[in-house]
Amino acid sequence: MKFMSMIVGLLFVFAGLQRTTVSAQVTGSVLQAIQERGELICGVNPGLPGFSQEIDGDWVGFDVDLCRAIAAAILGDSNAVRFIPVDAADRSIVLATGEVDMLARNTTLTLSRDTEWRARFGPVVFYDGQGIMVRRESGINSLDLLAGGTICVETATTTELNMRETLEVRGLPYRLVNPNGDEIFTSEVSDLPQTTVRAFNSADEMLNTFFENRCDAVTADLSALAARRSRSDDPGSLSILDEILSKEPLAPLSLDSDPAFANVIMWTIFGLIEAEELGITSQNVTDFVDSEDTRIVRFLGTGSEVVGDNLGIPNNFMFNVISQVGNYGEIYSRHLGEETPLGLPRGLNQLWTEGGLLYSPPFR
Ligand SMILES: N[C@@H](CCC(=O)N[C@@H](CS)C(=O)NCC(=O)O)C(=O)O
Repeated sequence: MKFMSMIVGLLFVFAGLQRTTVSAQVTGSVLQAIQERGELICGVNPGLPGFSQEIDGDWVGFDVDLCRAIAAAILGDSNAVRFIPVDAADRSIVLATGEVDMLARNTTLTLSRDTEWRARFGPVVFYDGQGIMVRRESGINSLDLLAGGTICVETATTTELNMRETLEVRGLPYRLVNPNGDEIFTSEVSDLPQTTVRAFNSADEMLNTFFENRCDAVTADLSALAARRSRSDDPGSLSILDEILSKEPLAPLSLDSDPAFANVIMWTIFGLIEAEELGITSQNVTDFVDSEDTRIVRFLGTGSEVVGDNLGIPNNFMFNVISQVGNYGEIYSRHLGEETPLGLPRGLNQLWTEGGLLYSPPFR
């Protein structure tokens, strides 16, 4: 394992050297660099329906719209974004080298990432959990019934860590293998059947292997499983187990070296939530511009009170964001909601006033 970490370390340094041309901005202000180049560079999932996907040359999805919201906040233009597809294992590297300004890439906020990646996470944008998907015809309806089988996972994710830990906690012996079946790790053996956890570098490869019946199950964030099931040829043939293995609070992130930029991300996300609470949408935001309601005047930056100015961006940044991208509820319904193929109920991702966890601190 030590050898593996050394290799990973060297690769990291090498990747850093390769990217020195862009790393200069890491030491300076990311916010200023975005303003100067007139474009936000946002790292997104290479292809996760509902969250981020390139369709006919256009990036679409929930995470994509978060990037657009940040661009609208800083530059007044939600289209001023360059999207960079980022694999799970490259997330910390592209951030550290300055190849991207920020990530909006179904990334779970954890303590080790917060510290080891030198990241500043924004507010949680999607409360998720880890699930397991099987073929319905297998009759498997619990994790224990997968003992002795093969579970496929994407590497360098919390998903892989949680899966291994869950097997360990349940006393189920397992071996971790790479896509070719080469062994990476074996847990203590016991009389119980040994489960195989097969770790892939890309979700597509993982899913293809599952659809070729070479994994008994795939495990991923529930939203990703719903996305993949909705796009499969026969969604009814796939079932997601009731067991939820973990908490997966997904949040955007940037480097902690530029707290001013991190603040812009934080308050723009809060703004999306606050707008929904205030009933301000992309359709009606112009009607609110003349409002005398002090909470709305402050929120839209239409009065003398500073909001955006304090963040180093236009005072009326939330007007630009809401008019061009919409509020949190609009973004959710557009990409993930009941009317979309994913059909995810709001659940925990509902406003606090509706029994969910979304809550924006005051804009004052
Ligand atoms: N939220 C987890 C998982 C993130 C992740 O990259 N998951 C993979 C496996 S579900 C993914 O989204 N792949 C794209 C896909 O499923 O299409 C993390 O931050 O580690």
